[in-house]
Amino acid sequence: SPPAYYKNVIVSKPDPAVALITLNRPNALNALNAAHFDDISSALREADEDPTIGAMVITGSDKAFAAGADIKEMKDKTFAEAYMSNFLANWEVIAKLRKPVIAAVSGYALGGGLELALQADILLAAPSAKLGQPEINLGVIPGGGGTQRLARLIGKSRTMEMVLTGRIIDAEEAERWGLVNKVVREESGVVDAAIKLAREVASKSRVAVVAGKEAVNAAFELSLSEGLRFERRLFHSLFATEDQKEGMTAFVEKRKPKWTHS
Ligand code: CO8
Repeated sequence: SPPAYYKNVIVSKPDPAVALITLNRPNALNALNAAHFDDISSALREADEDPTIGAMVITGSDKAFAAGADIKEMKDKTFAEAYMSNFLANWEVIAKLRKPVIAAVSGYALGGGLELALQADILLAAPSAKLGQPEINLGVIPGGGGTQRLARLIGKSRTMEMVLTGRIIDAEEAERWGLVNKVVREESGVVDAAIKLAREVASKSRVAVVAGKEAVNAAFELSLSEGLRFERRLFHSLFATEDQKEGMTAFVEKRKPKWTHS
């Protein structure tokens, strides 16, 4: 059962090493207001710092992953209010987490909802998923990374179409465009598939997983030569871990490795 201090998210442990964070503001299709967002970021940060957790899954409801930032809350905001309260300051929380996050997207992932999902490391979609950046219809543009992350992920032309028309794409199109890893069509559903994937990631050496995530993310920030050097240095540094010794010894001894995450 969720800790009493989270009003808008449900935190559970479907596996001893996996935290499942479920957005839970059903009356507003999980629209992200400040309180909701504080809960999401605290729950994620708590899981990231929990040494028993190896990976996180973030999901919404069948109808909506999240229908965007809360328009009712934003509508009358002035620049000074937004600026002085540092509106959505912890927005980049997922991107800053060190352990992997898998987003399981059913229903609407719109605006800030899609931008939240885009911060995850792996995206899985249900056939019901509907993804879009409809901000243009509100007289604004994406503000949570949509223009940048989509352009890197699906290219300029498709991103322009999404951002400039607000067209909502379905799961199939998202899969074809490489916006999601895959559409989960199995009866057991997208959340189950995400938990399975998270469990697999959590079963590896945590030190190596964190290094792998850090290295892949460097590809979005660094030049190729800097990125390659960063990767090689991280690779070198893993020879200082017990898990490297264990992993390679276990291979040679034809047995399964026993990670100590050290
Ligand atoms: N904000 C506030 N309330 C919302 C939102 C939202 N984004 N989306 C839905 N709701 C509310 C509705 O107002 C409604 O509440 P009520 O019953 O009190 O009127 C309830 O949720 C159910 O919604 P609908 O009745 O509209 O449900 P439908 O099934 O008819 O339609 C849609 C579903 C198509 C998803 C429709 O709700 C919709 O278009 N929602 C808005 C989508 C949108 O424009 N999202 C983008 C928002 S802007 C944004 O996200 C900017 C992000 C910037 C991030 C910045 C970070 C720094």
